[in-house]
Amino acid sequence: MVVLSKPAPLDDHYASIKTCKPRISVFKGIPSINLRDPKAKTLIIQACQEFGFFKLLNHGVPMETIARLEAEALSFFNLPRSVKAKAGPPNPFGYGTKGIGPNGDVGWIEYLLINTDQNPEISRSAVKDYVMEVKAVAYEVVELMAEGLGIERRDVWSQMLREEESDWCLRLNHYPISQDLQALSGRKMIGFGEHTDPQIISLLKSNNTSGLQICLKDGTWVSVPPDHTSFFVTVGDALQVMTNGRLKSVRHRVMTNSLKPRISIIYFGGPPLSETIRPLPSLMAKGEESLYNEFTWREYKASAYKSRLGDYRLGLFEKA
Ligand code: GA4
Repeated sequence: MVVLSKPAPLDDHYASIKTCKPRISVFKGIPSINLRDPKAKTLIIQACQEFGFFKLLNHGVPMETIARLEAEALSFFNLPRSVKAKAGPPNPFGYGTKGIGPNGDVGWIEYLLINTDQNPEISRSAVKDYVMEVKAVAYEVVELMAEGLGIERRDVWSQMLREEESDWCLRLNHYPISQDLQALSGRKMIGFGEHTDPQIISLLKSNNTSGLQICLKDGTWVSVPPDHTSFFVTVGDALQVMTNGRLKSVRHRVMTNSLKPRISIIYFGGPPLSETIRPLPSLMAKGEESLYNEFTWREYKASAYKSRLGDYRLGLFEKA
C-alpha cells in the first residue's frame, strides 16, 4: 500500500461559496453515456445542454494505462515535501500545493501540472501513453458533439485539439485526507474551489473517492458519485462560446474527504493560442447574434490568469 504524506495544515482553506446554493445531495441523474452507443451524439448534446457534464463509459482507454499513471502520481505525491517542492512552482507547469493560480486561491490539495515531459519525477512513457489515449477520446467526443449539433464539419473542434500548437495540459491532483477539527467534526473542506474550466473540453478520471460536485442549472450543488472506470467530461468556456451558449460550461468544485485520499487526473483540451473563439457561423439561426465579443484563446487565457478561480470569466466577453 502506498502511504501518503500528510501536508501542512492550511491557514485559509475555506473558500466561500459564491454563486450556488449549498444544498448538497448525492445526485443519481448524471447522464451516463456509452461512447459506442449509436445514440451517443444525441445523448451527449442533451447532457451538455442540461448539465455541461456527463459520465463517459466504454471509452476504450486501457485500464493498465490509467492505473500506471495513477500509480506514478501516487508515488510522486508520496515523495518527501522537499523533493516535490523542487518540481514547483506550478506556473505554468510543475508542482503546486494549496495555492491554485496566481491570485490567492487556496484549497486542500497538492497537484502537478504537466504539458510535455518536463517532470522527471513522473515516467515520461506513462504520461505519453495516457495523453495519447485520452486525447483520442476527447477528439471523438468533440466530433460527436459537432455531429449532434448538425455541424457539417465534424472535425471543427477536434482539429483545434489535434493541432501541434493546441494548448492542452494534464493535471494530477491529490486531495489528502483532511484530519483537522473541522473535517473530523464532519464538515467538509474545499479541495478545489468552484470554477468553470476555461478550455474546450476536460476529461477527468479519479479514483473511487467522492468529492466532485457540480452546480445544476437551478443553482444547487450535487455530489457526483465517483466511478474509477469512467471518465467525466466537462464542457469548458470556449465551447460554450463556440456554440453561442447552446452547450454550457459547468461550475464544479471538489470537497475533501476525511476518510480516503482522492486522486484525479484531468486532461484539459484547449485550442492553439492564436485561435479566434467565436460562435460557429454554421450553428447560428437566421438573425441570431453572438452573445460574446470575439477573442483569441490567448486573450481568454491571459484574462483567466488575472481572475480568481470562482470568477465568472465569460462575463468580461459578453455583449452588453
Ligand atoms: C481551472 C482549470 C484548470 O485546472 C487550470 C486552472 C488554472 C490553474 O490552476 O493554474 C487556473 C484555473 C484553471 C482558472 C482561472 C485561473 C487559472 C487557476 C486560476 C485562478 C489549469 C486552467 O486552465 O484554468
